[in-house]
Amino acid sequence: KPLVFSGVQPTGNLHLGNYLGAIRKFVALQEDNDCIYCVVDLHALTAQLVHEDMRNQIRSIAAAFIASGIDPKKHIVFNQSAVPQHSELAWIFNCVARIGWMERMTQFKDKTGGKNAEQVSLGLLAYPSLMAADILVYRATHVPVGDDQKQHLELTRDIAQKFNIDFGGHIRKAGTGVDIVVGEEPVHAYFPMVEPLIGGPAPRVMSLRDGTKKMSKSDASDLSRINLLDDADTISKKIRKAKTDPDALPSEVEGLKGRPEAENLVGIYAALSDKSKADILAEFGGQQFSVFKPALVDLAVNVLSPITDEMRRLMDDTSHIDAILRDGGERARARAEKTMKEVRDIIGFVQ
Ligand code: AQP
Repeated sequence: KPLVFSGVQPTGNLHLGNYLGAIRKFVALQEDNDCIYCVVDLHALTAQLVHEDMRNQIRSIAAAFIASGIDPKKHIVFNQSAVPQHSELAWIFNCVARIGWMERMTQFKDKTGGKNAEQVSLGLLAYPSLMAADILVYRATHVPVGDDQKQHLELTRDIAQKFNIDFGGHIRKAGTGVDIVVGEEPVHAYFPMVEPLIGGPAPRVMSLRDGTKKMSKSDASDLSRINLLDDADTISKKIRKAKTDPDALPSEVEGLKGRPEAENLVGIYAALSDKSKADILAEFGGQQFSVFKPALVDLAVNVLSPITDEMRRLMDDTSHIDAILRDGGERARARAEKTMKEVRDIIGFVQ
């Protein structure tokens, strides 16, 4: 079975963008794949070092995974810091990757805009290297993520490729590689070329206050996002207050061009109802937002409230969540150590 890996940072309230862009895909992929889903707590230190309630943040992401339908027995759910092999491989990748590759990342530029180098952690720059290690320490091949992570996954491929080329002779000697084709080139590779799984009607859910900005945990305005822990009244208030333009909805998808807020709400509706934007416009084309928004509220509450209720129930008994994370951590560690033994052998470390 193909091996799927993905992670979510414990950096605040999970929102509809995290759910539609990532977690819902995690759930769907369980059927035909071997899946590893990680609460990437080490990444949470990159932008902010000290977190008041790190433990409960980690538990709440794990609770969201389980409440959304991830089966931690058939698959693996764990937190990153429980598997030190991620950090070990990240160090090696720090030496494989080039500083210029990291500096070119748009997320790095967005998060550091206006700051000087004294204010930015080295970890934030190296973040994509740890992300590459998270994935490749399991030699995972498929990574479900939101559209915002596309560039980091391209970098993961670049790191894997450079490792495969730089250590090509060693990989052959160690007898651990496989023949793959990169572009037209046959390569004897240790690390696979990962495939991002991005797509669906809402690969990038936008802020409810500004259709040109992505919905984000760190947006100062809580009205900009729907949190997975919001109750029905809050969801209703946020959707009613969502920014829109004064026109009716178009009946064709092309009519959404240049109308980012309308496109976002239609995309959210489509994703939540498992339909295409065209289907939604066939139903609501010509209608005003005063009709569309209440329908979206009903849909969002119907889809999200069972998840919210289950998350709250799970958070009431932290020992259950902690046991799931411990068990997942053990199984993940065994797999990661198998890779690291081979990597140490390829590099030539004495072990
Ligand atoms: N707006 C979004 N639309 C679609 N997918 C999204 N994701 C995040 N925002 C959107 C996807 O959610 C997964 C987990 O994200 P993360 O928590 O690891 O990091 P992030 O992308 O930095 O998320 P946030 O919410 O925007 O946090 P801050 O504000 O801290 O930067 C990823 O697969 C991501 O693509």
